Amino acid sequence: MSNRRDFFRAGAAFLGAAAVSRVGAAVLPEAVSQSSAATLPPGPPPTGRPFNPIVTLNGWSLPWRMKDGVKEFHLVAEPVVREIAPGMKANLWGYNGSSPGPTIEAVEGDRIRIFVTNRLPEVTSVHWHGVLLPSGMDGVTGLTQPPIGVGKTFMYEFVLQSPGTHMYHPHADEMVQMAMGMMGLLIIHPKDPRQYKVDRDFGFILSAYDIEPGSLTPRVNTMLDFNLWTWNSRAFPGIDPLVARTGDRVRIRIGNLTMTNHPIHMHGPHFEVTGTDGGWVPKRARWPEVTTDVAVGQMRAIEFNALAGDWAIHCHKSHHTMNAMGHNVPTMIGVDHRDVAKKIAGLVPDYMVMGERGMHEMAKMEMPLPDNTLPMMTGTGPFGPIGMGGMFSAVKVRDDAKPGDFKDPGPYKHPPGTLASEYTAQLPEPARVAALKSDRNTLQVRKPTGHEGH
Ligand SMILES: [Cu+2]
Repeated sequence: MSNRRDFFRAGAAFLGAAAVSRVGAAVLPEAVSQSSAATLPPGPPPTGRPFNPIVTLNGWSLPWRMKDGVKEFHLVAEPVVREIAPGMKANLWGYNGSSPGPTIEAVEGDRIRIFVTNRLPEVTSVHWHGVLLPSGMDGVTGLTQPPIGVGKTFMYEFVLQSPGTHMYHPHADEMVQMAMGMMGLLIIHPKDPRQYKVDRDFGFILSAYDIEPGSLTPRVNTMLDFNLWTWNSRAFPGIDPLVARTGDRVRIRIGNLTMTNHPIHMHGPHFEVTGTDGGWVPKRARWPEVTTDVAVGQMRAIEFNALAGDWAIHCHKSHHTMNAMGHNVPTMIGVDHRDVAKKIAGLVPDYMVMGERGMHEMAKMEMPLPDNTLPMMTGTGPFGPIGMGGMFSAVKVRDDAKPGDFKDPGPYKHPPGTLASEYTAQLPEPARVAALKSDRNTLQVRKPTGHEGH
């Protein structure tokens, strides 16, 4: 674990927040900062009640200090630069150097105090989504508190009443602030660490951005037509694999702060939905699933017993496993447009059209792209291009994964006789394929394109 401590930033926050002496600085816990997009699994808790920490995918957990029996955290709301995937960075807003902000982990029964310093150019607040707390700590600007002014620090304090999976996000100019990436996980662990215990516990938040190819800052008033679908503000192949050992009990906690639902589908083992942001589901009420829809503003915890292999996990809306530039491309399947494409390419050097045989070819192409964007489909596996982007990763389960090791183990070695392969023996051409070929030139249908009027 290598949390880089940005003392300069912390110092600046102290000065701005309190504008005081050394005595004043000691009032606030250190505001630890982390701008790397690496997955940084936390170690066992150094102080306070014991718990089994979660692994924030491409993220980290916020350190705390104990003061007179209270667990104190310091969040700094501020502009950050986030690498969405190698080759693309975005100007986002987040907390303590990253978007999403660091995961806050505490234990049922803990009294927590969270200092929130506002380094944004406008007011903010923090709402603790799904946490049982006094109304005045709920973080709704205007309704339960005045806004946190620019350069000001607020203090939230409450006792954690029940274990669960939660989020934090602003309730101030929230369309803008969430479109800019302000969010984080808040995990309340059970008082008894044996309760709800699993071997691997992962968490991430679904978020979406609309960043014009070649630019850096999201358009904040987009309602539905986002072009980057992310987990913890990362798009595949920037999303780390979820690594486990064969037989491990694995939990994945997923929160949705986008503007649409995401049916999250996992290949391989069946899972159960074991928790929501309202708490844990009683064992008798769980049912087997392979896809769970995570609606807007919801959280789902799923659990399964890990089976060896490389198992895709992704949003099942196919546009959500694509990156930027996937929109408004006319369907050209079956249309021979090679001559036209050549002519246009002479006029517009970066011109690109869908292939007449579909779009898989694009996954292999090294196409010229504007600066700072991602190809629609990318990522390479042991068998070639994966042809996926956006909300896609893999659960990688190995017999020899060591406890606490989350490093990418590389491609799975399939046991003999368990791998799909090409059939190479002599094969006469089926009669109906020949018939289809002779029909081909008689079809001249051109479908109308575009549905912008809807
Ligand atoms: Cu989706």
